[in-house]
Amino acid sequence: MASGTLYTYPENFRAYKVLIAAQYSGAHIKIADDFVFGETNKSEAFLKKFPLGKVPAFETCDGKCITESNAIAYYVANDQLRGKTDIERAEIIQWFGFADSEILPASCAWVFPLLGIMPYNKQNVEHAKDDVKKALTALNSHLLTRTYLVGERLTLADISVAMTLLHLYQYILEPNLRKPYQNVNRWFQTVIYQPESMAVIGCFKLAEKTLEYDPKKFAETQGKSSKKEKKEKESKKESKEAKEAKESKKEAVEELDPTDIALAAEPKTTNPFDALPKGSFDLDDFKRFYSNEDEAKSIPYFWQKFDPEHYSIWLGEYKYNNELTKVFMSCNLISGMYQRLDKMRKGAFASACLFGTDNDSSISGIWVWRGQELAFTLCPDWQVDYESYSWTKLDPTKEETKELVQQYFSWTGADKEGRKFNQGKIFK
Ligand SMILES: N[C@@H](CCC(=O)N[C@@H](CS)C(=O)NCC(=O)O)C(=O)O
Repeated sequence: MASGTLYTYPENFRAYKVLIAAQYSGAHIKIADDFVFGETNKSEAFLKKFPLGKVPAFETCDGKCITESNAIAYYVANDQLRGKTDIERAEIIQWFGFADSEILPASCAWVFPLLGIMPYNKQNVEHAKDDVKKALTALNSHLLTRTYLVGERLTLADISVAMTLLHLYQYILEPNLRKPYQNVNRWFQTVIYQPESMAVIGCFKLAEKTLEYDPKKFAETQGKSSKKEKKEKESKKESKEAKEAKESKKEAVEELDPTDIALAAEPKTTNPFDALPKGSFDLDDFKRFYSNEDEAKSIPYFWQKFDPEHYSIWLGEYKYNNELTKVFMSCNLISGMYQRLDKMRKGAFASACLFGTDNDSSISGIWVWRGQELAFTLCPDWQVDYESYSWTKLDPTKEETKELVQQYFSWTGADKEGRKFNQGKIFK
């Protein structure tokens, strides 16, 4: 069975292809948790392995490097997903091409201006709308008599095409716009609401209203270009001709490089924790201490520094433990939640543990965050997973709380049913 490390930024629809395929096959995928998009993938060490500096990128346990999301998904998949016959395998490759050539460019050209990632150009967007319509119409006819794109069961073709449609269904295809494509809608929902998909992308919501164009967004996005990039841009002495050329619409669309585009695709909201008083607990300092020292030192350090007026401690217990099967799938559930909560790291720390073994396990964790309220309610982006857990605020003065912190921070003990600690993951 395939295993290795996946490099990606959170919520990358291309990485989703890989992670969903792995959910089906049981491949063991570790997501590189120290990956910083725009930094790690530009580093010498990364470029040595992956010369284009693009993600997703995958390194197998024995050091082989693979790029291109479809190829990585293929590598981590199982025989069912890869197609059973030559004709099925050929059709799957056909749908990879369809997704990347017929859907993706049109989807980006329509969605990105609305997200403020590209300047809005009416002609380009109208052209993209036509292309999306053509692709969806073809897909709709194909799916009139079929449940899945290839053969009678779900394959990589479904995963790849559905993930490439994700942004369109998320931001654009409000009920009226998606109405003509009932077969595609039915198939898309079949794919994304499979437990294997939900373990990766959470509970996806179809667009209720098409995102509207907001000229301010693009200006804000441009402001997000790295300082270095800005300096380079400023110092570039452009000739008159070059300046004129830049004014052409085509070049305006190319003004942001791919790193900027992906960085800009990240939500541009301010961090909700910024609105809460900082208090005296330096969470980053504690995270550093916890990473570098063993628990015999870091847990007393936590209690020495913890500021109960401005921070709170919570026990989060997964509500659906009886549905948990394989241990690695449950661990992916925790990693997926952490990924989706990426922006919450700034004001939070957690240690989530899996207790038990395959088909008999539970997930729970101790969370610490700035503020006294349930932090997930502060931001809609943080609400994908939290309702799958019951949350109990703990009293930091109580001995039970001290014991729980001790247990979860040091990855020991057992759950309430006596299942022994198996694996832990830190959110920091
Ligand atoms: N065809 C590739 C595309 C990969 C790609 O373009 N990745 C983007 C982010 S989603 C990237 O890493 N861009 C960084 C760069 O170009 O510097 C795939 O499917 O994996």
